[in-house]
Amino acid sequence: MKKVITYGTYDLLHQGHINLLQRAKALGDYLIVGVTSDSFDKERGKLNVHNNVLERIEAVRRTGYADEIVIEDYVGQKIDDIQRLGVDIFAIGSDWEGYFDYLKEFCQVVYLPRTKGISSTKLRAAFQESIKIGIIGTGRIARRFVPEASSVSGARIVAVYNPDYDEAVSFASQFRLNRATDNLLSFFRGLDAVYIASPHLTHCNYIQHALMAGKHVLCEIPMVLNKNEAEQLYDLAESKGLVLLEASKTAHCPAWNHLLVLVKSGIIGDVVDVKASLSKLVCGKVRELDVLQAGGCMTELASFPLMAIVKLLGTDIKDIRFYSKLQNGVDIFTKGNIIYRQATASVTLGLGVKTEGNLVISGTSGYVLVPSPWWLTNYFEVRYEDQNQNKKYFYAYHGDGLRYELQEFLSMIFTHRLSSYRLRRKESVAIAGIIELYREGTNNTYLE
Ligand code: C2G
Repeated sequence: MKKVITYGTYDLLHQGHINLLQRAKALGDYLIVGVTSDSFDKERGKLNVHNNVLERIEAVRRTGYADEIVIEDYVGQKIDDIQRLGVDIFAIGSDWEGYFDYLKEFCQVVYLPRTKGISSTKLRAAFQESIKIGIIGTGRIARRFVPEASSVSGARIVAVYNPDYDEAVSFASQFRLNRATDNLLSFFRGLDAVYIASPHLTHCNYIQHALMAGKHVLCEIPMVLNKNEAEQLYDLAESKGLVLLEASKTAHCPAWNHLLVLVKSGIIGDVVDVKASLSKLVCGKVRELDVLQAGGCMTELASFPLMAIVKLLGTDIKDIRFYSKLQNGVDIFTKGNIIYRQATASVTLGLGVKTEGNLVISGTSGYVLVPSPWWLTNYFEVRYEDQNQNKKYFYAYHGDGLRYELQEFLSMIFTHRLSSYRLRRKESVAIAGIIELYREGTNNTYLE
């Protein structure tokens, strides 16, 4: 008996897949089809798959060509499957021509003609309504956002706003956007959502205008610098049935989310301390060091560490003290000690002081170390007293990582979900509250 194996995602199963399965089956007597697991697709950068693994397996089963279906869950599994299942022929569409030649060591490799003019990507685009997004601000993050958005299906960036018209025009021409404007009212016309990537002090006003204009909002960190403003903006969004999401990119990346569920399920016992550090040396006349633009460590750098702390320990904080070194009125170094009933946490931040940017979560039976740069989480270690129990975890982190937050933002819009478990309103408000407390200065000590 000649055994053939082929693999795929088989999302929104279409005629191209069916033709491929038919051709693969015709190569032998018995066809095994490997269907990718949801997590494997995410790992290899396929973020937009519409059907879940059960639906995709069922669709393949219904074609009637598969004699056996296996789930593909890791890199290298093809070699394992071929050997384990005694496969004679590996078959795949011609779009992969050459890519799987390494399997020739284990069986015959056949690239089958691909059906022209149809693909899951095309079907997803036709199937899913697209969200027209406008960008406010044309700086560094906005520039990263546009290419990232191209990997999220359903996202269409169509306009850019900057109070400086020439800046807006040059951004639009660089990224081939339809519209550039310095007029906020006309900017909102025709948009479904807005991404705000302007300086911190402008966020509140832009969010308010966008929500009043009926647009969903994704706003860069720190969303706002005080608790009341945050509360009011979330109230406004809720009253209008709109999504307002603080764009804390670490909160959305796959490794961070897995770390969180591992810790919450007790792999290091009870969490008793969290230490999060982040430093970025800057100098000269930059916004980060400008007191008039709310520069300083706590406004520039605290959002990721505070997100980690409130996600791990909650928002019921008993006491906070800050220790800062100032330069021209801005904190170039801040250490914040945050005390909970059951645990302690600290943030160490530097714009004029360099330190190791890692995250350590200490528990009663072990600790998690996320090495620098921990906020781009793609790797962490869980360590125990008995080093034989230590474990290292590796994950994908594609591109600049903004695609993950954008994907969650769109999913919230499509499913009418006004709150994201990845960063709840309460958590975002608590972060704004901590930054506000620091800016009030009552709990601060200044180093000489
Ligand atoms: N296919 C085809 N014609 C199309 C579209 C897809 O012949 N118009 C083929 C692909 O070449 C592949 C199979 O259908 O052999 C499944 O395609 P996808 O679902 O897009 O899966 P893919 O991302 O190609 O995964 O481990 C997974 C494999 O690497 C392939």
